[in-house]
Amino acid sequence: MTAVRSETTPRPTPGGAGFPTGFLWGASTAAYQVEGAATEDGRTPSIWDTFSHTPGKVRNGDTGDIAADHYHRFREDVALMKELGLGAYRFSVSWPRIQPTGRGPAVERGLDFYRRLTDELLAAGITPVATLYHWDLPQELEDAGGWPLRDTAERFADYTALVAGALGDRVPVWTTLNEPWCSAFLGYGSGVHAPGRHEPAATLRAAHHLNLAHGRGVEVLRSLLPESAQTSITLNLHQVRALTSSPEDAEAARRIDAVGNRVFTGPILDGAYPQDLLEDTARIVDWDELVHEGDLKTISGPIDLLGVNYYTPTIVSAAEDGAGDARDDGHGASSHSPWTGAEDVAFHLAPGERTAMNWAVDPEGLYTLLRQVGEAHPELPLMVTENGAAFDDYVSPEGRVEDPERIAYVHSHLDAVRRAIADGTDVRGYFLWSLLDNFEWSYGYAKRFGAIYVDYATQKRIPKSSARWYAEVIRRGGLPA
Ligand code: IFM
Repeated sequence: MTAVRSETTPRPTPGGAGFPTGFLWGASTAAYQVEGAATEDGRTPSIWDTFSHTPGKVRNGDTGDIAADHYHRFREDVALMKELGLGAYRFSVSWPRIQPTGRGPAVERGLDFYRRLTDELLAAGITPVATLYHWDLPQELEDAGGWPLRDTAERFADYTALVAGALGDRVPVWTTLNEPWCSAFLGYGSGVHAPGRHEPAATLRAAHHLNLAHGRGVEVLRSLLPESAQTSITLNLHQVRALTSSPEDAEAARRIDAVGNRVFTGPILDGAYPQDLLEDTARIVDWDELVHEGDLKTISGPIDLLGVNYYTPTIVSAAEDGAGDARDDGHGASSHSPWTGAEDVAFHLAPGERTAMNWAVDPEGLYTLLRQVGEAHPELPLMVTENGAAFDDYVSPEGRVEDPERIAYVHSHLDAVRRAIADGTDVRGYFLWSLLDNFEWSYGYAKRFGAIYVDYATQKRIPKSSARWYAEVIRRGGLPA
C-alpha cells in the first residue's frame, strides 16, 4: 500500500474538456538552468558551476553564469506567465544561494530572491510549486563526499528546514528532489552530469542517500508546513519496453526497470528495495551496510503527490557481452554506462519523428506510463511535472518564432494525459518543460526547450507560437476540438 497522506485532497471532479476542475496548467524551470547571477548575493559554486567551467564537459564551453538571467528578470517573466494564463509555475531553489557551504545558517539575501519570486507569482494569481533540489549540490558538499556520503542526506534535511521556514507560508506544493536518477546515475555513473564521476558503487550509494534525503525532507516539510501544503518527489520514470518478446529482451527490460525506476519507486512508494535489484547489484554494493535500520520507514513516509517527468520511451534489448557498454541512450554519449548493475543492454530509438535531442516522439509512452503508475498506486495522485521537446527554433525576419513541431508534440502528449485521466488515472496537473529556453546541462544552450524563446545576447524574450497555443489550451481548460 503506497504511503499517501490521508489529508490528501479528494480526487477532483471531471471538468469540461477531459481535464478535472482544479487541474494545474503550468510550466517548469530549474535554478541553474535559468537564474544566472552565479556569484551574486552570497551564492557560491555548485557542482554544476564546477562541471560547466571544466573544459570539455559542456558543449561550446557554455555555463549557467548568466543563463536566462531569471534572477534579475523574474518580474518580466512572471508578467509573461500571467499573459499566458499559467495556473502554476514550478521552479527550483538553488541550494548554494541559501547555504553557500551546504551547512549552517541561511543567507537571507538568497531566501529573499525566492520570497520576491513567490510573492510576485501569488500577486499574479499563479501557484508557486517549489522543488528543493534540481541537481545543484553545493560544491563543498561534493568535496566532502557528495551524494555517496550518508551525511549529505542530513545536510539536505537542514537545508529543507531553512527553505520551508522562509517560504512555507506562501508555497502550497513542494517537491523534494527532481529526477534523482539523473543525480545518481548520470552524475556518478556515466559522468555526463556533474560531478562527472563514474564509480558504480558510488552511484548506488548516491541513489540510496537521495532516497533518504527525500524521506528526511518530507519529515521536515511536514513538521514545518501548514496541513494544507502538499509534498511530493519528481521522478523521471523510464517507460521501459523490450524490443522483442524474446526472454532475453524481457530480461534486459527488467534490469533497466530495476535501476531506472524501481530503485526509487520501491523504497519511496512500497517501503522496500526490490529483491531483483538487490540481487543484480549485490556484487557492486553491500546493501546491508548501506541501508540502516529505519531508513526504509523514513524514505516511505506519506506524500501527497508523485511528480512524473516524461519525454520519450526507453526501448531495450539484450546485447552481446560488452556490446552495450558504450552507448548514447539519449542521456548523452559516454564510454561509461549510467545503468549500473544492468550491463549488456542495447538501447533503441522508437521509429518515427525525433526532437532536436534525437528523442523519439511517442505520446503513447506517456499514456502507458501514467496508466502503469496509476494502476500500481491507485491512491496516489500524479502530476506531470515535466514534458516538452527541444527543436531548432529561430527568429524569423519578422521577429516571430514559429514552432509547429512543439505544438504537435505537446498536443499529442496532453491528449495522452487526457486519455489516461478518462481511463481512471488521477492526474492533477501538467507542467510544460520549459517556460523559457535555458541551459540544457551538458548540451549547454544548443537545445531550446522553451515555450518562450530567449535571445541570449540581449535576453529578449519572444513567446513562440507554442506559447500562444498553450495559452489557448489553458483558457479553454483543454485541447481544441
Ligand atoms: O532540462 C531537463 C530538466 O532539467 C530535467 N528534465 C529533463 C529536461 C530536458 O532534458
